[in-house]
Amino acid sequence: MKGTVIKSTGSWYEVLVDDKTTLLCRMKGIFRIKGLKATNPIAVGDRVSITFVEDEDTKEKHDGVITEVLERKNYLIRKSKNLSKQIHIIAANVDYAYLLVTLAAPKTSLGFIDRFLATCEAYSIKANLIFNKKDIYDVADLKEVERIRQLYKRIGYDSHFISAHNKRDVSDLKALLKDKVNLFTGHSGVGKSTLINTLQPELELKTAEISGTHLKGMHTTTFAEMHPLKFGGFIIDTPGIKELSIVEMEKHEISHYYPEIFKLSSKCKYGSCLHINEPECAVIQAVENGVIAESRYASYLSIISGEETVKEYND
Ligand SMILES: Nc1nc2c(ncn2[C@@H]2O[C@H](COP(=O)(O)OP(=O)(O)O)[C@@H](O)[C@H]2O)c(=O)[nH]1
Ligand SMILES: [Mg+2]
Ligand SMILES: [Zn+2]
Repeated sequence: MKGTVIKSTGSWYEVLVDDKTTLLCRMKGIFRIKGLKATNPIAVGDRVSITFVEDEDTKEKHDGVITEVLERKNYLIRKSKNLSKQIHIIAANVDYAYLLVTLAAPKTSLGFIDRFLATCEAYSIKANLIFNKKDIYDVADLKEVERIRQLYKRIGYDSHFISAHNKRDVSDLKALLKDKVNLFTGHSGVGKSTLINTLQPELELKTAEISGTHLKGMHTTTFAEMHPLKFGGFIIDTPGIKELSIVEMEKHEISHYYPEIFKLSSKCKYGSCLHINEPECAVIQAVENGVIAESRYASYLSIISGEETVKEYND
């Protein structure tokens, strides 16, 4: 039997096998995905094969055993916290990834947005930005959000501007989410769980108040979890990420994940141009002329120079 992993705690897996049935499964032995050193061999969104347990003793503890992970269309990863060489698979087989962004409480930097977008490009996942907490912004903030939205719009990234509490704002998103596997990500406290609750109140996901002194969200979601949507499709709620690292990217590859930089690369004098300080570089010229945003170029350089992460705030 085949199913989709919708929840994982590391040793247990909830596998959705049809519209209504989930089975609690164990993993058989340890399997490695070719070329991937992951702390978790099976992730939310994975399509898996299950066999049933015959032994009556073990049957009480779980319904089935996962024997195989089917080939992934794509996956999103981050570096594992402690084991720096290892990666953690956040989710697999994602159609759309949505980054929730807030200007403050918590602050999402442009560098963080860029790393998210580049990561999605690298893994062929369609990316979308949702600016949240519209209701708390003053006039200057609203202008700043519009400026940032325009910046990304020019590159080709769509965005939305909502208040996650507002049903009408959120209902516009439904048509986009329908029948797709959608991943919601962003710093803890940006409103991921709140938004999912407004979309589907029955889920009653826990949300956290921002702690006043640090303006930092509390960690309420520990593992990524996939929720079937009543109107069709899925949402994957991820634990808040503080930092996003770009792994498995060669220097010359990085420009491929910056569409506006990639587009100009062919106009550079040297085919091998990395757009750092080479002569007659069309990209550097475009930055000077304001065609490419300085913030985008800065984040590109930071990835090229091997800076592993963008830190948003100090713990
Ligand atoms: N004012 C306002 N608060 C929001 C909005 N969305 C979420 N919040 C609040 O922000 C806090 C963190 O939300 P939560 O959904 O737990 O964030 P998550 O960590 O991304 O899942 C909660 O106190 C929410 O009530 C919004 O659109 N406007
Ligand atoms: Mg949450
Ligand atoms: Zn160049």
